Amino acid sequence: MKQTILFAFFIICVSPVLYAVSFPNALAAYDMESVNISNNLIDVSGNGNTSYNGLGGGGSLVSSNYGKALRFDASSRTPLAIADTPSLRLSQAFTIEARILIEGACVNNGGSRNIDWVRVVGKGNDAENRNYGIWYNENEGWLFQIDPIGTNINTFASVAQVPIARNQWYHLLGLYDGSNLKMYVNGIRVGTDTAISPSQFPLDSSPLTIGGSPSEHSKHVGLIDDVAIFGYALNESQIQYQATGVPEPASLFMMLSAFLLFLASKINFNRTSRDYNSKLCAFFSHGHDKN
Ligand SMILES: [Ca+2]
Ligand SMILES: [Ca+2]
Repeated sequence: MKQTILFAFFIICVSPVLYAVSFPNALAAYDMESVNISNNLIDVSGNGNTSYNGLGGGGSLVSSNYGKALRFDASSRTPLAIADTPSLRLSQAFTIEARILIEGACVNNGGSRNIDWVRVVGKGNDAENRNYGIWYNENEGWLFQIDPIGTNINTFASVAQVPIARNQWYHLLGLYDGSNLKMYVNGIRVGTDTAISPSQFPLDSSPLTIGGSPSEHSKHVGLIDDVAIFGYALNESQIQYQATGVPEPASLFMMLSAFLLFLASKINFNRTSRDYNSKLCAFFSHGHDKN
């Protein structure tokens, strides 16, 4: 019984770090695992930035590679929305991230483009003033954008004309370190640009949205997971962890502790046997009999 309990403890400790990442000191974070009683998406950062329109148009939570993910079908152009709050208006160093899997062509905005830009996560809903956003266009590539105050002033980090595959997970991360914008795809930096002064960042009362902007361009069709907003620039090792889920030292220590407990349980279990010594030796010598 004791061995079973300790083995269960080992599994419980190890399981989360095999597929889930944490969001240290995030301003808002969404692992897409659960909704509240009003069917609004829960903010796992603890800051209470739940959605206010459920899961958006055509949105549902489905099982996928990272636990559950938010899936948008092609029935609606309404993204998931989170109410504006001062903490989500970013004008100093910050990081935004999301995982996406594209299942089909984005929902067109009634215009002439069959494939249009989609804002995966971001804030600001004006053609010339947008606080921040991670975008993609299947024909044109990835984009991390701040669109500063003023017409024809547009700052971004992007990579153009790269293949974007459907039915494949991508981790997207945009970072402003106080002077530069940087974009990472699957933990690899793909674009850099010099940013403007934070005083030029457009800070308005538009909602934070996931899956598209409220009215600009188009909307994602497919899966989104692990969306987070940080009020600081993640360092390189933190970026790798967010992208790959490879545990940081604290998590590794937890895994090692759990494994040692499991190991101890096996030794304790075997001590009740008459051939304790031979079993112990066999365990550590990978089956060689020391008698
Ligand atoms: Ca998830
Ligand atoms: Ca502008």
